[in-house]
Amino acid sequence: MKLNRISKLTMVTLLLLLPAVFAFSAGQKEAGQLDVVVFVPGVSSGSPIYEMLVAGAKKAVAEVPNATLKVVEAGYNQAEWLDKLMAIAETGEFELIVSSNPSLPELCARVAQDYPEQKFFIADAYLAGNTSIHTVLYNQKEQAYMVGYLAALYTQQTSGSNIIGLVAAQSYPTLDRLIIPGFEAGMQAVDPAFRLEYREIGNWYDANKAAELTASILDLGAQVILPIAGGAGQGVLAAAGERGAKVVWFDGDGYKLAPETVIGCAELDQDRLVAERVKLLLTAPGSLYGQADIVSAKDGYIFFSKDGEGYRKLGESLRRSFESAVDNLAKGQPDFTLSSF
Ligand code: RBF
Repeated sequence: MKLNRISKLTMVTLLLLLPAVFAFSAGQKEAGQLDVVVFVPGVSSGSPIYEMLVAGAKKAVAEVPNATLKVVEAGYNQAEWLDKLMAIAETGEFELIVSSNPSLPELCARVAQDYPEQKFFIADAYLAGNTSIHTVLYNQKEQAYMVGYLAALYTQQTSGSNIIGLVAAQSYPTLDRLIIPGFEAGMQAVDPAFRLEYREIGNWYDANKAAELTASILDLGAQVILPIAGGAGQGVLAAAGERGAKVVWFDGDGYKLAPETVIGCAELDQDRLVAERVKLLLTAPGSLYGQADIVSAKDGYIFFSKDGEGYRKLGESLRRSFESAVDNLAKGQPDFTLSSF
């Protein structure tokens, strides 16, 4: 008797599942369904820019009827990213692939050649004229200028050193052409004598190596370091913290990570940007593909967060000088306007 009941249950379950199985194998989906996949080129945890990418896409999907979301973490091996993107496009399952970082447009353009129906939105990247792809680049020169300016004011106040450090994961065009020049411009707006000590880790995860490189810069007398290193940035925080040195942070809120060490955070409103663009692309398809936008401090997509213990401790006169520099930047002084990249 018991067996009978179980086999009946199994039959019913199978019958109920059958249409779904057929629909899946035929690559069909409900009419009007919009499936979005977030392709994280790395690992979300520890990289604010990726955490905000996922959060923004989630928000957009929650606001669009019939939209679904899947998140794929592609991991740190960049050599695998193209194949992983190809495999996603090959399923034909997703109306939109959403990602973030400057190396993605080139890979997505290759995928689009083989899968012309596949659409892409890439934040923190620039590619104009590909009708499968919409990109938005942050004017990173501005983000870097803010923390360069703050790092120099702090160094000036606390030591006779003219050295400020930057520990980067790897070299890439946005870093070389926007972040480093913007950081130096900020430092040198305070005093032209400031100079940069630059070190490269070689990947986005090795916190031990990042700590070693940080120590090698602090040995030269530097007081402040900027990490552009994703998860490896933890090593910069640890090494600076151990020696009473300070860190200026990029992309997201770093104050909580090391309240004694982080003195300022320049941030990107990546979650808002991704939510807005993904929603637009889902509800008004076709409107933005082919377009490459650049957003800036003037639009509020790049800003400085004053909301941290480390910043409040800096003293009022330093904060006043700094905030007037940030206000001027948003008004276009210095003018870092970018019309293409
Ligand atoms: N930024 C991160 O925070 N975490 C990462 O894992 C990460 N991986 C990247 C991989 C490549 C190939 C490139 C070109 C950039 C990467 N970035 C990463 C940097 C990111 O795009 C951005 O420039 C910085 O976060 C500064 O806003």
